[in-house]
Amino acid sequence: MASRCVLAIFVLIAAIVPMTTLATEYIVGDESGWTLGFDYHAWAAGKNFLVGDELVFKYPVGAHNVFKVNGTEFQNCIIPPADRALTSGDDTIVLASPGKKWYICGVGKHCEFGQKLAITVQSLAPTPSPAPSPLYAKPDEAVKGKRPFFTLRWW
Ligand SMILES: *[C@@H]1O[C@H](CO)[C@@H](O)[C@H](O)[C@H]1NC(C)=O
Ligand SMILES: [Cu+2]
Repeated sequence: MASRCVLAIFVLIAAIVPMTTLATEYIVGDESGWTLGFDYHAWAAGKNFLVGDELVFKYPVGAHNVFKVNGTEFQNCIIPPADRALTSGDDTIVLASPGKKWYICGVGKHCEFGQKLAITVQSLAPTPSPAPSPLYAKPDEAVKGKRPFFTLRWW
């Protein structure tokens, strides 16, 4: 009985953890912030950006800015109209949808100098499981009186 309880708790935790994962807030460039002479390509490598996570661009007001651009603008450092710039020095962007996202600085030639960030945001949607887990009783087993404890619904 004790081991069955332990198993039930493990299954419960395994089921709940993916549902309650908190959004991550990424400070772009970490302690360096949003600046010149930083390798944002390397910074983004290996990070698993998920829908709901946030990017925070930190920089002295006026020194830099942030434009969300498309792939072409990113590649060629095409600066969009100024009214699309984020300029607060502490700009938070919520990653609301999956896919590739591109950001550049529109001050001077900062983008050409490498002040640009490209990331890929992953969907949170769970991948459908092909077969039911053997941990869960099949219906014809469940009707015979004793239901396994861990098939109880807790939500
Ligand atoms: C990027 O945006 C520009 C307008 O700023 C547009 O002309 C261009 O077609 C876009 N490119 C892509 C790949 O969406
Ligand atoms: Cu800049």
